[in-house]
Amino acid sequence: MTLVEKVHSGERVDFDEALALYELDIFTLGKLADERRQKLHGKKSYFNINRHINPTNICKDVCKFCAYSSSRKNPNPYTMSHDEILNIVDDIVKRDIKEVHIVSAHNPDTGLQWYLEIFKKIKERYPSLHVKALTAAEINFLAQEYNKSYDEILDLMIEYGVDSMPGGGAEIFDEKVREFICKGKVSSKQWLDIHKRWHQKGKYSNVTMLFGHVEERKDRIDHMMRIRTLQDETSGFNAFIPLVYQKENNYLKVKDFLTAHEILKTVAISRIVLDNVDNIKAYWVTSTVNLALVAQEFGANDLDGTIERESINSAAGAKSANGVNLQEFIALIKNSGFTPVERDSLYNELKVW
Ligand code: V47
Repeated sequence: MTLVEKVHSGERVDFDEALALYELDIFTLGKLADERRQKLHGKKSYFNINRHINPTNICKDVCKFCAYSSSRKNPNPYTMSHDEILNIVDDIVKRDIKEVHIVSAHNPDTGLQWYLEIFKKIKERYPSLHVKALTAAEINFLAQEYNKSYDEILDLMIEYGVDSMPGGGAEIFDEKVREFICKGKVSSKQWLDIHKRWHQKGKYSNVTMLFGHVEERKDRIDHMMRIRTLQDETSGFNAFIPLVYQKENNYLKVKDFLTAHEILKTVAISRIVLDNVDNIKAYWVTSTVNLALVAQEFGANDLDGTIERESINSAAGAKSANGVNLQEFIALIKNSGFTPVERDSLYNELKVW
């Protein structure tokens, strides 16, 4: 059986086969990924109406790729008060926003309660607003800083009202690349361990991959394989989100940037390799909206959401600071031949637009 026949038949690919998928021409690869996407989702493309809030950019870690942290190239340190955050939340619920995605830097000055109490305050006011918050990198930071175990932090998150965990901080799991781009931050093992523990508590999360910097194709495949192994065990990942590296205002010197061709191939391969993760997100923030629309034909079935404000990727050059207009977003998905389906944060369908 050839590799193409094997993928076509729905069989699982191993590491070497996954790497060899990059050698296929892009249309053959795209078709194989699209077959798998259509089997699961037909022509539906999911999105949600959400809002990102990034409450502080003061960080004790020093990731080379980061343009958001004020300890790196961003000259404007800030930390929001809970009242400021609540004012934003008061405003967004009026506009029917259903998810708030709260991710911060690793600020050693605020105290643990500043990180946690805001979730309780939001939930007390708006019990049905979904709170997606705290990456595994933040959880590792809080555990170390306040001398707690991962389980203790995760239990506190549940107690204070966090509904699900975002997929940030995964970067690239290969230890050598990780050491180079974000030395000292949560390790790959720790990142996976935190998500495993969260899943074992009956909770869901996402998983990202930052690519297009100094990693090689084999590192991306290794990253996907480690995700697939954990997902076999827990089934706790809702979505895989490949994040395209943005090059502005940071300290990572990258010579060759990704082509659209390489981005689409990587999305397609993730759809094939991650046969146990239902949702592959084309995150328009880092890929551009146009390429995210094309990625729908290469295995992606989710376009994240309207976002409204975004500080982490836009600090590094992404054109996402003000999100995307809902009606325009829906029209773009329709015009690209797909059916826009509004979902909640756990992928229940809310409305076919
Ligand atoms: O973890 C930082 C990445 C992530 C850069 O779970 C960069 O639903 C590109 O994780 N170029 C935060 N990326 C964003 C994130 C996310 C986004 C949307 C949805 C979800 C979800 C999660 O942004 C960080 C880091 O990997 N990042 N700097 C950069 N220069």
